[in-house]
Amino acid sequence: MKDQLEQIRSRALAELADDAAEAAIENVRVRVLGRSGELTEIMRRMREVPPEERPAIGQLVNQIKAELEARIEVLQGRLREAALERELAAARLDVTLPGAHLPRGRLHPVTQTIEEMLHIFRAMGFEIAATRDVEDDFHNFAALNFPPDHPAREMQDTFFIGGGLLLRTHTSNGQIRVMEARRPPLAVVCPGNCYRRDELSVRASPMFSQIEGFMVDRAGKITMAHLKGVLTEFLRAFFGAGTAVRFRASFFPFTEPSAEVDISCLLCAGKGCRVCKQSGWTEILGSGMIHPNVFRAVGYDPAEFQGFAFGLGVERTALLKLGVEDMRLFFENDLRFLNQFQATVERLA
Ligand code: 2NM
Repeated sequence: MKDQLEQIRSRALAELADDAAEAAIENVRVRVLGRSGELTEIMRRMREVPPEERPAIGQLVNQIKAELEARIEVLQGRLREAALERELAAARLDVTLPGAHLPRGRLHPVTQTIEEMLHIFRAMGFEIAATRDVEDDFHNFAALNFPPDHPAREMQDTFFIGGGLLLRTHTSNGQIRVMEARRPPLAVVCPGNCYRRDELSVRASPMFSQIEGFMVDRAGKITMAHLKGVLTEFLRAFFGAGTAVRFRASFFPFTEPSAEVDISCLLCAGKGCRVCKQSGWTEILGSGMIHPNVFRAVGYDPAEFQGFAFGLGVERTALLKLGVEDMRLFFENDLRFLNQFQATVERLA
């Protein structure tokens, strides 16, 4: 039986040569070490062995078993390694290949303009407050000192949506809401969408964006000089340090005195061209000292408080700054147009 074992052993080792294939190795494992394999068969026939020889035979069986298992493990390890090498060689990565182009989104030019404006006001110490688009008559008109028969309140200009509500026609409702809720000193800018019953055209849109702001403190502390200083600073930061700014007397129901603010024409730098109708100036802002009736409407004593307010249309201003000729381009969302405006707000903190 010992000879038989040696035979099993040498035959198996011969088959487990260095170049043995995976199938050949598996064959040996099943034939020799398997549950009905040659070694199991020997153990089963142990009865035929004289008792004194049994320990030696048992030991030899175990030794061969361990030896073959170790050999199989070595060969299988080599095969696994070779397979991995082949796989890596086949899937070689070229790290110098150019990367895939990932198209990058950017903010809409009107959004960029809003962000840039808010950034300037924030730097001057203004808070930003967004308020509601759906408003009542009081906050959109009455509190702003619009007389009951004012033409802006007419059906043809305002979207009335029933239940005494309307879509705000300017963001001034925001200033009323902030003043109602808080007490001066206040320096707040309100950005937001506004709605008027206009056809979309080169110059107008039924929905547009405004930025309005105001600054209020105790009487005597905020004057027309502050209005001029803040707005001049804002316009030079936004349009460039060399921009000329002028204030023209005007009229709004909610301010007295009122002033319209012009800047030197961006196209001709004041020389006179088609865009500025040969005047050399472009109107940018409305502004004024807040009317005593507005203070009364929000519960402030006009003898105690004083301040200025201003407002501007974002699309109109963006048209001028970006040299866009038609307001409709801002609302059509044609990527051939939008892609021309690289994000500038990323450099703003
Ligand atoms: C403008 C022009 C002038 C303005 C006034 C107020 C308020 F609520 F404080 F009275 N809000 N907005 C204002 C003043 C708006 O836009 C052309």
